[in-house]
Amino acid sequence: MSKKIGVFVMSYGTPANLEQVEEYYTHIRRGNPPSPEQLEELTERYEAIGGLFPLRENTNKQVQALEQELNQRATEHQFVCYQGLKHAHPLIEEGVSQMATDGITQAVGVVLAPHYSLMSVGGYIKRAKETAEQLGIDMSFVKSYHLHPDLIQTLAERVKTTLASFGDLTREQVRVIFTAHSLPEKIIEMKDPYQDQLLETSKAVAEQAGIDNWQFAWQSAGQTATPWLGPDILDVLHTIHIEEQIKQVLICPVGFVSDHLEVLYDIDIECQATAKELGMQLKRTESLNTDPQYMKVLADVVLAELERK
Ligand code: FEC
Repeated sequence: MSKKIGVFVMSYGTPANLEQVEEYYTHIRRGNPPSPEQLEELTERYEAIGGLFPLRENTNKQVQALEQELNQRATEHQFVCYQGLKHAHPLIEEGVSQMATDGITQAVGVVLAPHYSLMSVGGYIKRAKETAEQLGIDMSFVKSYHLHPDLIQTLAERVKTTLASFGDLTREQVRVIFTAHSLPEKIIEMKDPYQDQLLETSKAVAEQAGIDNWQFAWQSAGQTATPWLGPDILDVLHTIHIEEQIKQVLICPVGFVSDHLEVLYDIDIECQATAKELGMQLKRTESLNTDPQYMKVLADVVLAELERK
């Protein structure tokens, strides 16, 4: 019988319903409950996207599709995918424990985020590794896959398709802005690869899509006393409107792979409102979600990691 290999798929996690927002937010804040105002503000953002939590279903579908893709390709092993979430159930520790309960002794971990930062993917890996070691699972990890050719190709296709939907406008008239989740500025001193990897992805997608008129901006920065990486997308929209008289913008959130709050609220509601106020036309590329090309990318990097070990 072929050996069962666990594939531990990690993602950010989202509440299951509006009642769980407080528990979720408290977890993000490392056990410190949010103030009533902070809780209300976050709850309102979820309500604004329809009181829905699409990240949960998207992650479930991505995990299922990856398992299918791996088992279609595999001859030697049987792959069983498990989920571990950063801030919701099943938490990373719970997912690893489930693998141990099911008798998995070897596993590969991968995060549903292509770019490595010690503060993001590094944190997921640390938690999974610690639990795997305690439970005797031999687990290695994919750290990043931000330049996988199929990832670049599928993002470039999205940029081209959305650019075409601007109609008769020439490519030079539409400013393409690649975005990703901001992080505290201190990551620069830590020589963290996050920023460079994001710029590399953006550059590769722009080249493949054949566009010169592009730039990068950060989004979704936290409201803390410490500075976060900028420029922020909302400031960039103002700047390019005032200084360059740009009227059409296409946002491609390369740092995210799914529809969720940071895309459906921060871009589709918040950035759209700013664009409207400035008289700009703003469109966004579709999220990867379960695009078969993305599933291929994930399967490739998991198999390569298994081979490397
Ligand atoms: O749809 C959903 O329910 C979840 C959307 C969601 C995703 C996401 C991804 C990333 N985050 C990253 C960094 C931080 C840091 C903090 C932080 C805080 C929040 C809050 C919410 C939230 N994040 Fe998130 N993030 C999502 C949602 N994030 C809600 C709390 C309120 C707020 O600040 O808006 C600050 C707290 C801390 O220090 O931990 C830092 C990064 C990513 C992309 C990589 C990944 O997916 O892991 C980086 C999706």
